[in-house]
Amino acid sequence: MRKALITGITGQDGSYLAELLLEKGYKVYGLVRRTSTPIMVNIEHIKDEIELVSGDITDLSSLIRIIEQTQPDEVYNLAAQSFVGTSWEQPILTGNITGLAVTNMLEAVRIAKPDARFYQASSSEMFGKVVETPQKETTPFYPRSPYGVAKLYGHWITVNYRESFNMYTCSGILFNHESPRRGVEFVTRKITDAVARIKLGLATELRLGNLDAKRDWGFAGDYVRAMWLMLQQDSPNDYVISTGETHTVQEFVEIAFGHVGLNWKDYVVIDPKFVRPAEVELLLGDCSKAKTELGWNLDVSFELLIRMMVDEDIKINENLAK
Ligand code: NDP
Ligand code: GDR
Repeated sequence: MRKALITGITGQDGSYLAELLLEKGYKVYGLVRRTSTPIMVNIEHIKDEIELVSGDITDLSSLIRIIEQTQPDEVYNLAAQSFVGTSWEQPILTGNITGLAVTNMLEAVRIAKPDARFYQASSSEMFGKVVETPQKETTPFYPRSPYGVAKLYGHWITVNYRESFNMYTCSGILFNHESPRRGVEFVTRKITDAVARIKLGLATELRLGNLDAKRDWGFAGDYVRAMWLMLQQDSPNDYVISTGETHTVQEFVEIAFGHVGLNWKDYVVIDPKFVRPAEVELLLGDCSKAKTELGWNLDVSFELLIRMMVDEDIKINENLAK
């Protein structure tokens, strides 16, 4: 039985990846950090099928112990301070978790299971300011947030361990991907949650920042398949994963409100509090390398994703209101 260790298992991607690996017959270990009130909502339904191990990616000693004990064949490093907005408020913490701790993960693998295959969750935020579109593996990076800068460190240290120690390490440069399990501070879920609450009479407005930003949004369930595929190749490499379509925040808003028969203009208020100190104006990915080399493809379209998220938020809010 193949064994995999996932960091960030309580997050959006960690939960979908755990489901995928369970389906494929893996023994799945999930690293969780100690919190006073654990939030396991995303993995509640699979908690009896996975084994949770206690550690923190900023604590090298815990990682060495866990990798020594579990001896994983594959390690997926999804843990991060992943919210771009917070990275300006907590830039050093973001640098430590999202950047430097990737070296902890790589060191722990090098010391305790050097033949394990390693996946690093890199991000389209590393492209930042538009230098070239569509963005692909060879596009120069120009991050625009402390988060983007930290991810760039994680990206290059992953490349460096591959080249220095001949380890099987991959970076997936994933563009935005969403789902009903997305954290509520991210714009997509913030919108679909608000649409549901407005429709149910539980809220009256939605406050947003920049509606003109353009993102290449896909479905998280499709994207975790790409992570797994990257670790099944003859040799390790880095891949862009995206839909190849870009949409403004406003288009997302229009479709989400339209899906429940409401006009967004009656509810959306622009609030400067949500405008960022530096913005990534346009993300549009070219994933032809992943399509050709990994045989990866998507199933869920932009509109279907939005409808799925709104419908799920209506169910969640109906249950909360009961
Ligand atoms: P989430 O924010 O949903 O999940 C982040 C996970 O990291 C949580 O499980 C969190 O645990 C864990 N974590 C945070 N800090 C630590 C720590 N110090 N030690 C151990 N675990 C920690 O992120 P997503 O699932 O959306 O994203 C997964 C990864 O992919 C992240 O690295 C993100 O930056 C990256 N990424 C995401 C994209 C997206 O569009 N979703 C696009 C490109 C990259 P806890 O529950 O305790 O907070
Ligand atoms: P992003 O996602 O920064 O792209 O990072 P987010 O959903 O936070 O923002 C997307 C765009 O929407 C604009 N926006 C708002 N954003 C939020 N959160 N709240 C608002 O009220 C609001 N109004 C407008 C933002 O300015 C931005 O342009 C996500 C994260 O998952 C990262 O971890 C990941 O690496 C990248 O995607 C790819």
